[in-house]
Amino acid sequence: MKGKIAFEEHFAIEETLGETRNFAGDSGMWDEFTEQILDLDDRRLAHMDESGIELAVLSLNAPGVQCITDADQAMDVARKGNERMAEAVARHPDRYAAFAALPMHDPVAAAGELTRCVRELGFKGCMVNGFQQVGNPDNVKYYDLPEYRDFWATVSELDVPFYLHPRMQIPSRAENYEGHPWLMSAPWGFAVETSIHALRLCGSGVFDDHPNLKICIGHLGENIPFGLWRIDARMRFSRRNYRGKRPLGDYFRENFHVTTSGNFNDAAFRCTLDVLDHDKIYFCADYPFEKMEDAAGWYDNTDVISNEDRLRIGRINALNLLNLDLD
Ligand code: GRE
Ligand code: ZN
Repeated sequence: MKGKIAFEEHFAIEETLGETRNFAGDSGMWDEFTEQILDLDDRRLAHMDESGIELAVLSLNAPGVQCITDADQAMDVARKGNERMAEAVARHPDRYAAFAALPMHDPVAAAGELTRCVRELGFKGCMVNGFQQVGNPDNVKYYDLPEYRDFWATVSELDVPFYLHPRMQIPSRAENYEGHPWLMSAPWGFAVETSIHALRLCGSGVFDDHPNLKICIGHLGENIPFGLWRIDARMRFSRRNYRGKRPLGDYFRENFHVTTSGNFNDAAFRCTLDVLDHDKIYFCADYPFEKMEDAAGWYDNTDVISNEDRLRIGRINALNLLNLDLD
């Protein structure tokens, strides 16, 4: 299918590249991976052409600024990344858009940078890589904490999506992965970490205060669609400190937007489509961690997606979510 829009598509700047090294695959792949993730011109555009992706919304690689403990330094790196994306969009305005990188140490500063990126640079939203490490590496913040309520008010007011991207748990909180570092990252731990963060948001009441918030998550929903029925079923017996006014599933179905990034699988897609309305599902690749050709090869050909849904999920839903004005 031509004309697809994809929006979990990463690039790196020199300052954020190193943290990604563990994930790039075998060391033999690092050189090529490095070229792919730094490039914002011909190489990337050629892959987009090859796989029918008309527009890619760029974002900084994970964990990006979320692992920079110093607030000022994180802001410098975020701004540098954001400027780099703005330049790429200016060079190729019909092929790229951008999601802001945000340092989340200080909710007011984060809201300020998001506002600047959306209002002045024309960014379409933001991508944040899970919890923020603040001050020292063992101090982390999740965004359901009360201090982030004003930040969410700004996201709601700007009416742009917030993409919650995975990151790996930090060693001091990861005892249960002991001896199994492979389990901590993309094969499983990414989804555990991101789903917990997403569910914490649901349980915080933030969607009661700001019902128009749009949270994107990738990888066909970080395993939440598969578990959603059971969450609500069990919470009829034990709600403990759950602060949402409505059942959790209501928030997931209304406030969450789920993408195919890095999960090109019929069974998982069927489950997601069963749980979420087809207006809440989107095509994404997750380049360069995934090949765009693999993402598109599956998406364009699988018969679990009707042709009408293929166009909707591959393009139309993204035009609406991102408020894009393509012809
Ligand atoms: C991602 O961006 O989704 C990602 C990483 C690192 C490894 C695998 C992966 O950031 O999918
Ligand atoms: Zn990704």
